[in-house]
Amino acid sequence: MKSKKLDLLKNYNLYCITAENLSLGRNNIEVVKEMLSSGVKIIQYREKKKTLKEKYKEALILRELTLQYNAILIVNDHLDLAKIVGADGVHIGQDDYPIEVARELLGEEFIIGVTTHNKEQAKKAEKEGADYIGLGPIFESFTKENPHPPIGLEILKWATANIKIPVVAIGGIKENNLKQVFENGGKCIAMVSEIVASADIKEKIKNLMKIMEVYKNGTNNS
Ligand code: 3NM
Repeated sequence: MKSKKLDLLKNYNLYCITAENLSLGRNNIEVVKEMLSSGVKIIQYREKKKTLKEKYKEALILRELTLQYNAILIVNDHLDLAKIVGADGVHIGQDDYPIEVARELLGEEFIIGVTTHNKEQAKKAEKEGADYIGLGPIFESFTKENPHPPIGLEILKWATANIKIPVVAIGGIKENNLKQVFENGGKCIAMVSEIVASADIKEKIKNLMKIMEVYKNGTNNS
């Protein structure tokens, strides 16, 4: 059910995104296995360089794996690929098809996430029927080509108080600034390089989850 899946995005969770070029020689499948076996419940398949055929093969395997672990799979950019492999959702950018077109194609049960960089885009995505927004880059990030300048924590605070759909914080988020993100309203946190470029992915996720647990349980008295 979609609402159950959206609960994952509403609550304290790690939202892990693939980036094979940063994965220290490991492939996307190996990396996602590490993520899933560490307890991650939200995986986004993001791959800019491979052919569609390669992406299709990889996404099919990731669909199997995420189902085995009871995790959701979101496909970046490609509405068709998301639909073909039976993903739970798709994540689209500001320059992709309009949300209503994606909705028409994918149906009500599909999760549609939209990248946003400012208040106007966030409000517009909500109004147009997105299921969640990605908001960022909160800090400087070197992962995306042609990155948007950092938007900072204030807008995250604003969005988590004013936008009713889940807000996924993204961009430059690391173990050492994660607390700041939680302290400014962040709950569902997307990360790329901090996890995929970590030599020990399991250990990294364990450490990140430990920080998250403090906020999740509302026992942060520091
Ligand atoms: N989207 P890292 S920033 C995929 O601002 C993506 O919308 C962004 O990578 C946005 O965690 C980004 O390594 C890359 O900084 C985030």
